[in-house]
Amino acid sequence: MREKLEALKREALDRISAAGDLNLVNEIRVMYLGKKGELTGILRGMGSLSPEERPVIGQLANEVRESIENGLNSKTAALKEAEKYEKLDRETIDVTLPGRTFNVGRRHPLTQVMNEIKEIFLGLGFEIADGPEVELDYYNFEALNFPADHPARDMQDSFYIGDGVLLRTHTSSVQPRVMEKKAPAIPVKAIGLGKVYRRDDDATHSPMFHQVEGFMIDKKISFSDLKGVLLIVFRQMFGEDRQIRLRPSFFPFTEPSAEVDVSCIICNGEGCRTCSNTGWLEILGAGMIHPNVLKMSGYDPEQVTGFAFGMGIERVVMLKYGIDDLRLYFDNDKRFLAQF
Ligand code: 2NL
Repeated sequence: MREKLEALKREALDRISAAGDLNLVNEIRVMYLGKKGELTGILRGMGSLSPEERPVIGQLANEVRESIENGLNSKTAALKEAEKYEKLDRETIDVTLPGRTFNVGRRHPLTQVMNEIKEIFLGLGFEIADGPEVELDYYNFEALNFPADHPARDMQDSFYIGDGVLLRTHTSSVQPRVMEKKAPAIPVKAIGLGKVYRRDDDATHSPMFHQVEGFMIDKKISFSDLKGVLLIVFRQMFGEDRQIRLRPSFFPFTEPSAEVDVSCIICNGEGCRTCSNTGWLEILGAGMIHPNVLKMSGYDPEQVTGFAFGMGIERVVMLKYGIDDLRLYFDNDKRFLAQF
């Protein structure tokens, strides 16, 4: 029995030292120390030993169990340690690899220019107002003195969502909302910017585009206030040597009304392709707020007056950056957008 135990121990330790992975070590553990293992089998045979032999063999069997257990434990620890270093080896970083480039986004050129316009008007004490893109017919047309038979009110020309509800056709709809909320308080100085929608789609018209709209109401506001404010704004936007000129025009919501031109930002008024040799760029519509418009939103046209203006953003950005195709704004081609 003594020889059997010694042989078992040697065999087990040999196997342990040859074992190359943790699964094998576990198999060996079961093979020798498990319930049906070889050592257990030998111990079961101890009943046939004499009373003198029994404690001696018992002690030896315990020693064999202990050394097999120790062997298994230190092998397990050694394999785990080795695995850790193998993992570290596999994770080695090649510091000579070129780094990953980050694609940093930027604001759309239209957004950039709208933000510049906001800054300029905030500097003049205007507030920035907001209104919904899905607008009531009342604020888009009625409150702005649009006659019932005006073509823009036609289903063919505007996007109607339902009865009396449409996608706003201009940012002018923001102003009666502001006036209604403030009336009869003065002064009021506000601009509204954002998306507007019209049933137009060709090389020079997009069904969605952007506008900025502004107005000012106080006692004794006159056309010269309008001229002064617009001159300051255009000089900040396009350079200090800009001039403006006003030509008579018509809008339902202003009286009198004017088209406002700015001296050409390309040729400085000399005449070039951009300004069709006129030296002037048509930029904006404006006028004195119609008494009906003031009245409808709660102001007394006998007590106060106001000016208002509206401008398309796409055209301004085109002039500023020399962009020659409207569709570039909405294609979202990164080669275009990355230039601003
Ligand atoms: C254009 C012309 C304009 C206005 C917008 C306005 C707003 C109120 C009252 C009166 Cl609440 N007018 N806005 C006035 C004149 C012209 O826009 O060509 N826009 C692109």
